[in-house]
Amino acid sequence: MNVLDSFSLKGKVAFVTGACYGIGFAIASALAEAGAKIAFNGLNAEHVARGIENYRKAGIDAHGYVCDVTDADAIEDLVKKINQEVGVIDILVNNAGIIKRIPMLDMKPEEFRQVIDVDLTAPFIVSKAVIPGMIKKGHGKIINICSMMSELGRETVSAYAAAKGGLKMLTRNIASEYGAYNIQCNGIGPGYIETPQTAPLRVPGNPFNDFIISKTPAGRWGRTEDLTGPAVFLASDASNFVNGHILYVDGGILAYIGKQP
Ligand code: NAP
Ligand code: GCO
Repeated sequence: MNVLDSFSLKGKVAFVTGACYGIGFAIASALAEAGAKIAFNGLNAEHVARGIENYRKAGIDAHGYVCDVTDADAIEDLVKKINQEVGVIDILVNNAGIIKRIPMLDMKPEEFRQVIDVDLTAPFIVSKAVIPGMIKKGHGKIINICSMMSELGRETVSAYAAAKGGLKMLTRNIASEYGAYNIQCNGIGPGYIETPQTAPLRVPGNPFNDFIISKTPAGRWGRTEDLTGPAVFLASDASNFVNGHILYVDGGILAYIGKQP
């Protein structure tokens, strides 16, 4: 087989959570370009409808669903619906996520729990719903969208860092528990990417914007398209012996002490 054929996703079904826009939309679009059929979800019906339209404009017939990833019963029902309407899921990207930037001493326990629920418990819930179908098929790919905060902390993101650190270890545990079923579970750890989630950090004049650029050897914020090749790789046969790995796509942030002021 030509090595490039191993990157093809022809005949595969991919479910990308929270892919109305942002990183999820870019990853789902790339998986479609590589041949996969796409299912995605979001919380907000209007965002899902707009997402379907935007996929259509890109020539992608994506199946969009309104579903809260933290609702285990709803996710079980959604996975059954996707299996019937699109096909049994071969590729799962746990992308849906939130962040609350609040100093820990000011953060309410319910706010902390909400971030953990979406960013860590939900990938457990969705993976649990999808893995049985992958076992039956004899193969599967799970990609968890981790973060720089899977490795580093910073002020105001205690809940998010705890969740993303946990997601790194959930990734490794799924890899350990289900590798024998030819299921590979890996993570992508994006650096600082230009999406709605980071828009508040990129407001002109915000010192954090310059700080991130000084901490990134690439000297720029990441773009969602920087994540698409790594996602296709981890979703394809090209990565069949890669398991439990977090692939950081960060322009070199984790390797770099930072530019001298
Ligand atoms: P975003 O622009 O804020 O998009 C988040 C997506 O998640 C939206 O589609 C949203 O749907 C969906 N979502 C949120 N809560 C949900 C729930 N309970 N159920 C279903 N869908 C839900 O985020 P992003 O920047 O693209 O980030 C995507 C992922 O990458 C997240 O896991 C984030 O932590 C991670 N990440 C981002 C960066 C970055 O710099 N941007 C870096 C590293 C990691 P609705 O619009 O319907 O609410
Ligand atoms: C923040 C940012 C980061 C990014 C990303 C970095 O407030 O520090 O939102 O958390 O979203 O996770 O990898």
